[in-house]
Amino acid sequence: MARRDVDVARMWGEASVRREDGGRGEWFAESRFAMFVHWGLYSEAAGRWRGRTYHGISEWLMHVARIPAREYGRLARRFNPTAFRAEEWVGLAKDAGMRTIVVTAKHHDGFAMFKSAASRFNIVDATPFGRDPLKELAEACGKAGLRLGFYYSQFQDWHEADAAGNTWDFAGPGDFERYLRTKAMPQIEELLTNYGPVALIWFDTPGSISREASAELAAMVHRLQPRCLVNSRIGNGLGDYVTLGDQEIPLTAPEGLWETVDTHNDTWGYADNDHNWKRAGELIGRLARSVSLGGNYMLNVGPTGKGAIPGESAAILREVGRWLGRNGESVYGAGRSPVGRQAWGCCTARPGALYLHVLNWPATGELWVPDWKGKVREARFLASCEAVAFSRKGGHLRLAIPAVAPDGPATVIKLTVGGQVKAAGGGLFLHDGLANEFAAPFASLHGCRHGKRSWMEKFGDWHHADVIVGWKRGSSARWEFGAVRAGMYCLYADYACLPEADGSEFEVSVGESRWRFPALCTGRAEGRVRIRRERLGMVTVPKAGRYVLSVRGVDVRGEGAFVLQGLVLER
Ligand code: FHN
Repeated sequence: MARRDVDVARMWGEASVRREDGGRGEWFAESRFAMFVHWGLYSEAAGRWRGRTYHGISEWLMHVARIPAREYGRLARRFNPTAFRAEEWVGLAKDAGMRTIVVTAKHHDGFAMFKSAASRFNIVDATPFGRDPLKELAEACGKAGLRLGFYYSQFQDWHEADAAGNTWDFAGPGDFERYLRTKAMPQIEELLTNYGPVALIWFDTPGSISREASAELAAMVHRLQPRCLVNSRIGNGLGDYVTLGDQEIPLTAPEGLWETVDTHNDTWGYADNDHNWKRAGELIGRLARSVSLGGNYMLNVGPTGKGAIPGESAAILREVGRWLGRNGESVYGAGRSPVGRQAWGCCTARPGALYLHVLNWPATGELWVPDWKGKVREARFLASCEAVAFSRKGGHLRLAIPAVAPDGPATVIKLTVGGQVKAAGGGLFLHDGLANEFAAPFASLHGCRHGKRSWMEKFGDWHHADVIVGWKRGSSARWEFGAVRAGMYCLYADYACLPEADGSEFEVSVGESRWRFPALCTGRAEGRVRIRRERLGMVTVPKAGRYVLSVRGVDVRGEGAFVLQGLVLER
């Protein structure tokens, strides 16, 4: 084993995979919405150890609190999840409109949530509970027609001297091969032989696992269950589909099959202290944005140590499910849209139809789809089937909408179209009454480059941004956009500026407006880029037409110390 600790930069493995084979992924592309469950001994500890609260992801408690394996293992003696009812979890997933459940069979703490002959550190042999919840879950999923997949931490196992991750109990490199052969492989084999059809094995944090080990694991999964998918976090580009970074809702999408995984609050495992639930509207927005780029959305719930999914989380999920009951046609079996993201939301598509997900409802009485090239047969609110009047103006499509959204938390308008929908360029457009984002991936650059930054806010609470990097004097980024009327807009910049670049000077321009602004330090913290939004001033768009918004480096200090995520025009 090259290193015992896990290199954060290599947490998630490759962002591309070999091409999926044998039709194994057909169901995956249709299913769109899944439930992820992080449940283990850490749920019992709930983010607290020896009277102290550890903020961030609770399933890493053993790691962040440096708890000796022997002491952590004692949690098993009191782990008795008597409130666990497999049918209730499955019922909630169904109510929420989720079609697959992926549950932690073994997380990094090394504790198996199923009966295992390979290690007694498992829920049946080591706890007073003595039941196998994965067996119960497999039966309940089978009855309800949901797919079941298992999360398995193949590289990190903090309970084992020979695996990766535990640097506080075990010194020096262990014998990874031994761990692989005596625990990881036998346990994965148990999961694939004792629980009926397994939809996927969800590997995680491949770190520096060798290509041979990844290949052997993938081959074993496919030999035991030829229809079972393997995600890209198996490492070395050997998955059947791509899992993006944690909580990453992308602006541009990878080719082929992909998913993103998200937390409901700011942790995966249960934490007493975390009530930061994403509202139903936010979840729907994240689901719709994933589907609009052809991806799947897997949302996590963290049951308590007693085995119950927190009530607030369940109630919000049910609200999402009710919305999907009315609007599911725009999600399941729908996919990538040719119309790019707009300030009001995003689009999903299927042959003959385009679905406008209006996540931010404009109170202006109109909704614009810019650069419209297709033919519209009819427009209707998907939930109520009520017709929406539409017309064309200046090459754009205009829909007449009420001042208040008819179907909160996100109204969908279905456009029935003739032939293929074609949208020109990036479709950047100034929507009245909304925040119009001019994001890094859609800029033309001169003397600077596209890049990406990922950082944690609380521990393990990952955030991601596409950014523009490599700024120097004379570098510039420009966005061309359309506007259908005159107006004054407030301009903001989203950027990160380290102390070395503090006071760097940039020039912005749009139409006749042009002025300079200083970049202000947004702080420095380990592993954090701290992107912040700064208000730069007001700009006037004098009349309908096409404009260019640009930003140019005038005096840029501190090489690499300034990154720009984008500009925002809001009115
Ligand atoms: O370290 C894990 C983390 O605990 C959690 O399981 C997430 C889910 O994607 N995966 C790893 C970090 O990316």
